[in-house]
Amino acid sequence: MAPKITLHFIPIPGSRADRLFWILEELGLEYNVQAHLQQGPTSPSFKEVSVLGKTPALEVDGRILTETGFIVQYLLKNFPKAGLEATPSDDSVHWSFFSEGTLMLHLQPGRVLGFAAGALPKKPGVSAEEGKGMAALYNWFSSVWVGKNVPLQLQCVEDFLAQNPNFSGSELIGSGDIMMGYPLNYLATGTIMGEYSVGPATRKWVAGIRARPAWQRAMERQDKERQVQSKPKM
Ligand SMILES: N[C@@H](CCC(=O)N[C@@H](CS)C(=O)NCC(=O)O)C(=O)O
Repeated sequence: MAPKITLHFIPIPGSRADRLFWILEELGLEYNVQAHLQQGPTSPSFKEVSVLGKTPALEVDGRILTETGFIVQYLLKNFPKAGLEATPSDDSVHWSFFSEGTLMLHLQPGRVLGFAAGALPKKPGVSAEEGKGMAALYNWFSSVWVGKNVPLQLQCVEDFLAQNPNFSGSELIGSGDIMMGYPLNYLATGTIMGEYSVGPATRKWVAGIRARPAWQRAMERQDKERQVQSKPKM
């Protein structure tokens, strides 16, 4: 019997929900989408789905799954499809961990601190000195921690893709590809995650995934759901 799947997400630009829209489309699975609107920094209705309130979550036959790395491997294993890697290769496992545990570990705090540095000084009760302190912390963090590590990480990515067609290490798309596609898509286009130099093999790989019909369907569906579900109810 076909599984009953609902993708829950907070319709913010550049979210990890990209990965789930993409894998669901690659696997050809039917799914519903539930957008949870943000109120302030988080979404109360999303917190009712997943206690940490972190997007996305996937509901499969009534069970709530979180962590995109786990969800992607779960879907590939339980709903296998020709042309996609059902059992992850060592390379796929490596790049799945790298995507969240190394690359996003650097990119996400940079984004959050950037928002905070912009928003906090405008809050009542925050002094000009404190505002300057936030800006100094953000500048240090961006240049020293993020700015030094992310280019090295992108060089590792480039070296691997110069030798391999995909992050699976083969012609098959695997969990490492789905996991890496999300940050690399934004890094290669210089949007949302900042301006970094991305090498030619990485650019070619990103162009390849963006040309896949499943990727295009995924982005169209996400845009449509974001537009329709973000409208206030009459
Ligand atoms: N490791 C988790 C990270 C989830 C996560 O941090 N999501 C963020 C960004 S996409 C989020 O929910 N942000 C909104 C919020 O913090 O309320 C995963 O891969 O699913």
